Amino acid sequence: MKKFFALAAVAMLTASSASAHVPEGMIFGAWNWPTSHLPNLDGDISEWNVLPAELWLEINPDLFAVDDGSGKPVDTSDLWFRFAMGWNDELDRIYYVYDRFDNNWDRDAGGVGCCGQDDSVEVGLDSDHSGDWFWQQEGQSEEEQLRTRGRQAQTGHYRWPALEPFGWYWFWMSTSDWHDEEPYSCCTDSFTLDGVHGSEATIQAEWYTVGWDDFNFAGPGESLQHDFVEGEIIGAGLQVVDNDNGTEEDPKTWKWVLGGQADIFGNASSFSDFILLPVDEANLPTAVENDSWGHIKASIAQ
Ligand SMILES: [Ca+2]
Ligand SMILES: [Ca+2]
Ligand SMILES: [Ca+2]
Ligand SMILES: [Ca+2]
Repeated sequence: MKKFFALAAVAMLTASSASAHVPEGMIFGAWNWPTSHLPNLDGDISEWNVLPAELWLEINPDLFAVDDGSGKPVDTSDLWFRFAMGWNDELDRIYYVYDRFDNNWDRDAGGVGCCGQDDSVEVGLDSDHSGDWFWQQEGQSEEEQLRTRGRQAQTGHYRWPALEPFGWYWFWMSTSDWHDEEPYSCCTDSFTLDGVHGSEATIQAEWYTVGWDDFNFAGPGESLQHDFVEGEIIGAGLQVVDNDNGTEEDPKTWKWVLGGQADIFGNASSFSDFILLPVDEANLPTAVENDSWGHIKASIAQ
């Protein structure tokens, strides 16, 4: 954790707004994917192996807790995952990667949790690090509520394979129907799944989204997209949903939250801080490997 504390000192000098640093005192790093080395979003996450170990956030009690405050112990035979964030300056994208083992893969879009959150991962993104609530507030008119939801931070459940009617990226607080398509996010098929509903499963997924300083469900033209720049601190909230806890009669959903905050669903002040790192030339793949990536991408494009 030494490196994170060092980064935290940098953050205190450069952060443009107050931050909660959740979990306390920590700031995480987002890997810089230069445009020449973008990950191939095919569900084979091996290109992410170039990331230094400290950029991977793995389930452990120092980082993650169930959001009900119960202090449930981590049991990696029930759920194991690791997650990392990347970014690209030119395309202004945030990339995510996620690798999960689950002893009971719940994909029937029913039961506890309602509406198909199932065994998903939810990531909130506060690109301009404004903090504060992005869920409707008491006293707002219906129109104001619609406009407030997701306006200055966005959150959604990513579910592979896609679950209808909400698709692979369920931006549950918004009526938007355009946010989950390119060039705003991708992809509905960028995963590898080994397992079926009701059985043990592993899944790997890699995907991107853009960020919005002012999101308007009406359309991208009415919204203001964020320009990500090197060295800036962004806010992100991560929760991994495991739907198979409790008993058949009394099923329970556990949400493993980075930092453990219960209000992460709609309060960006409970998000964690990520710094957008410079390009790490020393750890980028060699030119030969890059060539082979180019060939792979070209063959897919044909
Ligand atoms: Ca890949
Ligand atoms: Ca489980
Ligand atoms: Ca940029
Ligand atoms: Ca499960």
